[in-house]
Formats: sequence, structure tokens, C-alpha cells
Amino acid sequence: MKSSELIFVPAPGAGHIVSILEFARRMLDQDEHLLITVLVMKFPYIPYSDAYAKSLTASQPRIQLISLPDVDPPPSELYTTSVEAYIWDFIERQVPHVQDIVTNIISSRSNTGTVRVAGLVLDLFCVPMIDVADEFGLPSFIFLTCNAGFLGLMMYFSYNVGHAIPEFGMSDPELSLPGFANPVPPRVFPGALFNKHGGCAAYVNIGKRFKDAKAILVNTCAELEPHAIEYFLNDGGKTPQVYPVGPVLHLKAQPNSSLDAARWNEIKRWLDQQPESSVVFLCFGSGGSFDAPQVKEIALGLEQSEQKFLWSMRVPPSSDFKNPEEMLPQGFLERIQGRGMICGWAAQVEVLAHKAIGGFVSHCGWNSILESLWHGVPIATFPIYAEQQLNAFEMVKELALAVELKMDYRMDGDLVKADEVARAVRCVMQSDSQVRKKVKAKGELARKAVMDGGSSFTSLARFVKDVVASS
Ligand code: UPG
Repeated sequence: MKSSELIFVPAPGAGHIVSILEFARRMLDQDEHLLITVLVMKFPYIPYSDAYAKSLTASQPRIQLISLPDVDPPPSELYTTSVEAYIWDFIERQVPHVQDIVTNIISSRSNTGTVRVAGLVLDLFCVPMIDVADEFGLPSFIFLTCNAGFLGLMMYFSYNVGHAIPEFGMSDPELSLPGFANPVPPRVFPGALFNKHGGCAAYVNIGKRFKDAKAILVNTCAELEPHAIEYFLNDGGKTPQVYPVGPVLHLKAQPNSSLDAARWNEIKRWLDQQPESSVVFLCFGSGGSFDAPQVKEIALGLEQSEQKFLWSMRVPPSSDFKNPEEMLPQGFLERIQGRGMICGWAAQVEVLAHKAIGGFVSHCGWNSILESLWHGVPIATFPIYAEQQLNAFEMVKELALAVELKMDYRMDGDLVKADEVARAVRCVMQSDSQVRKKVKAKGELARKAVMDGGSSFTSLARFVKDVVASS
């Protein structure tokens, strides 16, 4: 019997690479004849992508990693004016290399005659590579590391936006987006949509290519986003075939060079001594950080809340501070001794699994949301960038699965005050709240979805069968 091979192209960054590679592993579990080749790119601002990819695939003989050659990066000023525009430009520079590698793979497989290349599985940022697949008559599949709500935004661009790049304004009227039950106010749109230096164009151009994929795999489950999934499965063929396959989570924390092992052991010992559900965890993703005035307000809010806390904090890339503790209010560390702990990079999935954690102040990256649901820990929303404001809106308004701290925070100019932080922290830590009950129930359903016979498990099995059958 011939084997089928899929070529995966993940985008760099913990939030993207970990879930797509975990998804690759789950696909292999479904079919012993399947092979996967992963093309890994070195992104200038995320040095650990390579190491992540290696460690995540080390024990998988049926996954082969190929490093894409270095390319001249886009000008660094572009990263300052729009991260999304920079990534879009960077990915487009990879296309000729992906084309060469796919050509080599196809010709070497046709020489042996035992393996058939079945398609490309692309991160959302890698949609320009749909052209490479088209050239070889191969199907492209998008593995969406975000949720079905975000798919709604992308499909809105796929179907409603013509050649000219639209302009969005914060005070524009609410929009009806595919998959959302409520109209969506532009103030919760991804910040890139308001960026006139290529950010909006990058997002819209990504969205416009979604309709060209053969299928879209979404890191969610029907139980979690019922309205959106129902919409996409029954929209009369407007959207490519959607497979909800999540939650795809890697439940073991990844080794990270920023993790201070000694400090981490100290924190674990401290957590072990705390009563059940008594500590609020604050963490803002692989890239989230705040300026000093915002750090001060969060610190004062934590003091006011009188809750125990573990706070993972980082210095903003452009700041003069060397150490995040320098940004804290005077005397804070002494005052919170025994009640609060500060760390840099945290082993987040381990923290959320710890019985002492009772609430999570999160930037609302989709992986963080899934991890917290998985462990039944309610979130207070504090989105920072990317599509996090939209995720916060979905969690608070659409699904009633989170406490609103902020849904529309923007780094440039907003300041969330200490009393708002204190209120949301107290609220998310309430032991008998409706939100906590709902989160626990949804978390259970999400776990069942990926078990043998569950909705996402079945959807993944169907995808593997469809891919193998059509190759
Ligand atoms: N993490 C840690 N320790 C930390 C910080 C993060 O282990 O101190 C882990 C966390 O457990 C999670 C991942 O890193 O697995 C972070 O993923 P996510 O919560 O999705 O946040 P980002 O890293 O910010 O992810 C990017 C985007 C986000 C988007 C996500 C998926 O910023 O908005 O939803 O990618 O596409």
C-alpha cells in the first residue's frame, strides 16, 4: 500500500508552532501509513522556533523536519510599524524556497513510487503558499491556530472584500460577521485592521485567500463554539469544508530558554503550599508585555484585590528596563511577600493544572483560552494585540465563559486602572460563580471532544480519511 505524505508549513511563534505540530502528531496516530514533512522557517524575532520544532518532533520517526534557507529579512522598520505586514512580507520571501523543496520532494517520491504527496497544511500566515500547491495540482489545507470566530472574520474578507483594501475605524458601525450571534463592534477588531502601514492589507490579504483552501481545520470543537461551527458546516458551500479538530493542546510545558529553573522550583513549592483555587495567575502569552504605568496599575490592583497571585511578567522589547521588577511600584515586593510571586516565562500549562490556581488574568491568546478551559480555570480578559480583543469579545459576550476586565484594551494610550483590575480579579476568583460552573462544564465537554468517539476526534479521523482517499 502506498503511503500518503503531507507537507506542513507552520508560522514561527509558540502560539502557532506548538499546536500545529501537536496536530501533526495526532494525524499520525490516525493512520500508520501517513508521513509528514515539516518546513521550518527561522524568524528573526523568535529565535526558539527551531528548537521547539525539534523538541516537539524528536520522538516521531514519521515526521521529517526540513529547515527553510535563510532569507533576507524585510526592513526592521516594518516590524515597528506593523508586525503583521512584516510577517506577511517575510512569508512571501519564503515562497520560492517552499516551491523548490516541494518540487524536490515530489520528484524524489515519484522515483520511489511508494509515497504520494497528498497536500500542504498551512498556517494562516502561510496562505501565499496555496499557489505552490496549486502549481502541482495539490490541495491546500489551512490549520487555523485561532478559533471559529476568527474564521468568521477571515471569511468576511474572503467573500465581501474586493481588490481595494478597505479602511476600518474604531467608531464604525457594528458588523455582522459570519459565525457570530451578536454584531461585532470594530473596537474589538484586531489592531492590524486599523493600521495603514500594511497591517490592514496583510490581514485582508490573508482572509481573501481562505476561500482558496480545500479545507480549514480549526483548533476548536463544536461543543465550545456551537453557533459558529453550526454556521460554517451549513453555509451552503460558501466556506471550504471546515473540520473542528480541537482542542489541540500540548499539555506538557515546552522547554524555554527564558524559564529560570531555580525560580520555577521555588514557585512550584509555593503553589503546593496554597489552598485549593486560592491563587490568581496572570500571564500574557509568548509576546505580551506592558509599559511601566500599566504594570504599576496591575500591581496596585492585585494589592487591592487581596488575592494571592502568580504573575508572569516581561519587559517590553523597546524599554530601557532590564528586569521586569524594576517597573513595579516602590515597596511592592516587600508588601506582597508570602501572598504573591513574580516570574518571567512560566510553565503555563503546568500552572493552570495546579490545584492552587483559581483564576487566570489572560491576554486571550487562543491557546491560553483552550488551556484554561481544559483545566476548568475561568479567565478575566485583558487582550493586548493580534486577534485577542475579538477572542475576549467572544468569551465574554458570545459564550459567557469569561469575566470582562477589558475587551478593547489597546497598548497605545489605554491605561486600565488598579480598581478595574481589583474588581475583575475578585470576580474571577469567586468560588461559586456561574462563569466558573460554565467553564468547568465546557472544559469537560472539550476534553471529551478529543477522546475516542468525541466530535473533534471523529472530525480528525474523517479529515485523515478524506486526505488519504483523495491522494
Ligand atoms: N506560554 C508559556 N509560558 C509563558 C507564556 C506563554 O508556557 O510565560 C505558552 C502558553 O501555555 C501557550 C503559548 O505559550 O501554550 C501561548 O499561546 P497563546 O495563548 O495562543 O498566545 P500567543 O503566544 O500570544 O499566540 C499567538 C497570538 C494569539 C493567537 C495565538 C494562536 O498572539 O493572539 O490566538 O497565537 O494563533
